[in-house]
Amino acid sequence: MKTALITGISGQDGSYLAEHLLDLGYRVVGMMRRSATPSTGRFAAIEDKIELVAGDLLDQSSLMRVISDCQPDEVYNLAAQSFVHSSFTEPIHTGEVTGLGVTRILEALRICAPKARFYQASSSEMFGDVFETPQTEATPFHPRSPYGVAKVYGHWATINYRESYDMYACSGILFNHESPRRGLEFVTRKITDHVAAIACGEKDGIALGNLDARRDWGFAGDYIKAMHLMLQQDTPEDYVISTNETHSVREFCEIAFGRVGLDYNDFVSIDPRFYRPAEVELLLGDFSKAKEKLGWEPEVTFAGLVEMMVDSDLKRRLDAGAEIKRGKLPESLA
Ligand code: NAP
Ligand code: G4F
Repeated sequence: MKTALITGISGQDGSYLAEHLLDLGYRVVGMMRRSATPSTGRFAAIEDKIELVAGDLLDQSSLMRVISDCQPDEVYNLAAQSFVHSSFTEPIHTGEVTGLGVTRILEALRICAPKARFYQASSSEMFGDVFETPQTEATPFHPRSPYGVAKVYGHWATINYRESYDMYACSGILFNHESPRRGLEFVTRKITDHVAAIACGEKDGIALGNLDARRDWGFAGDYIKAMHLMLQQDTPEDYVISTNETHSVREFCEIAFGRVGLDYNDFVSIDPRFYRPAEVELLLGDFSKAKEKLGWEPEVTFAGLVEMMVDSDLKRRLDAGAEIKRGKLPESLA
């Protein structure tokens, strides 16, 4: 039985990856930092099947202890301060966790378990002010946020450990991926949760920032499969994981409100507080390499993703006793 260590187990991807690895027969160890209110909700359904250990990307000694104790075959470094907007107000913390945290864990691996295979959660945010479209593994980086800058550092730290110490270390350059487990501050989940609240009469509108930003949005449940595949190859390499489609925030709103029979124009307002000091206007990936070498491709479509998220946010409310007050119930929930 192989052992996988997942940092960021309490996050969106951590929970999907843990479920996938359990299905594949892995022993799964999940690392969590100490919190007054531990966030175990996303993996509640599998909590008794995984081992939870305490560790923090800010604390070198905790990483050495965790790795030396569990002796992983594979390490998935998903932990990060991952919200781009917050990285502008907490740039130093973001650099410490999302950037330097990668070197801390690579260093712990080099010393305590150098044969373990390492996956780094790199990001399409590294492309930033894009040099070319679509973006591939060869596209140069031009990050536009402290988060993007930190991810570029982590990406190169991973390559550097691979080249310096012959470690099996690789990065997935993942484009935006969403799900019903997405944090409420990210634009997709913010929209779908508001749509459900508006339909149930709990809210009257939603304030957003840049509606014209375009992203290549996929489903997290598809993307975590690519992470696992990257660690099963003969040689460690970096891969773009995307859908090869780009859509605007406005299109996301259109489909999300349309799902409950509403017109987004009647409910969306613009609030400059949600604009960023520097914006990434367009992301569009090309996953050809992953398709060819890993045999990976996404399954959930853009419309399917939006509808899955709206339905989930609506169902949670209906199960708790709420009723549709505006628009209509999607047929799948009737
Ligand atoms: P997420 O939901 O924000 O999860 C982040 C995880 O990191 C949480 O479990 C969080 O724990 C943990 N964490 C934060 N600071 C930590 C620290 N100092 N020490 C240990 N753990 C810490 O993110 P996600 O969407 O699952 O994304 C997973 C990874 O992929 C992240 O690295 C993200 O930057 C990267 N990525 C995401 C996307 C995307 O579209 N989702 C795209 C490209 C790359 P708490 O619960 O304690 O906060
Ligand atoms: O949902 P977002 O906050 O995601 P963003 O900034 O693209 O970052 C996500 O994807 C990255 C991969 O490219 C990850 F690495 C990162 O960890 C994270 O998961 O914003 C998406 C777009 C932006 O252009 C933003 O300006 O939506 C725009 N937007 C418009 N109104 C808004 C809002 N974003 C948020 N969060 N809230 C708004 O009200």
